[in-house]
Amino acid sequence: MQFELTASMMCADYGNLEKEVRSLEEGGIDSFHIDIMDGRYVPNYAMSLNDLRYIADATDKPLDVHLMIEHPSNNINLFLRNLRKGDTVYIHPEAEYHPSTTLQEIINAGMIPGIAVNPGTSVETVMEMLRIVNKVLVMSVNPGNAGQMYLPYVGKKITKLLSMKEDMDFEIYWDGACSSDKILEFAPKGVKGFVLGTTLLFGKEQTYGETLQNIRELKF
Ligand code: S6P
Ligand code: MG
Repeated sequence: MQFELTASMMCADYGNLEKEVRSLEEGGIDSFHIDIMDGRYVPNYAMSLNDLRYIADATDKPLDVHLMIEHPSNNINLFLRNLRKGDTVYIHPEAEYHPSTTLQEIINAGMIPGIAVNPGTSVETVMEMLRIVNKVLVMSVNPGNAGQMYLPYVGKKITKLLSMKEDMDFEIYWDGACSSDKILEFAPKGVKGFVLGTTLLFGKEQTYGETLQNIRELKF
């Protein structure tokens, strides 16, 4: 079964970031997920521009930039100019007055546009943006922190998005509390990729390579 695995770098060991990037690459990670926070849109700070720059310099793999900041259009160029064509930028539509304008800026810069959909945000309120973006990052926890519990009511929203993705031409990605059983359930249904954090990848006895191989070898 084909699906993408992305490492949530806010969960990595910051004292050894270069080694972390290398171990994840050698272990077979597909991309790096960078959670940018401003302490306003979400009650946390996690990563910022310099972390993004550092990881961009340390790898040739795609970056997956998840902007949890208010009004990203105010300084989106700071992020875009540090990315490569083909990297993904997710915004939260409710953090922006004119999200479609911001998404167009991401497209014009050559990046892949995405929206992140909070647990409390309905598909209906982001409907028009589904036609603009290539990727929809479904938050299965509230944004702001790693290590939270999966919110089961999000499953119904994923089912709804799966029924729309062909017609509206987007792919669905999972972010938050991702475990093997979620991959086993949702990859066959058509969820294209999974962000891996403390639940499955970081802070374990196994190496990243062993964990990633175990996920790839899951029996569907
Ligand atoms: C949450 C953030 C996520 C987390 C990820 C961590 O605000 O967008 O990307 O870093 O969910 O994974 P876990 O398994 O610790 O929930
Ligand atoms: Mg994220």
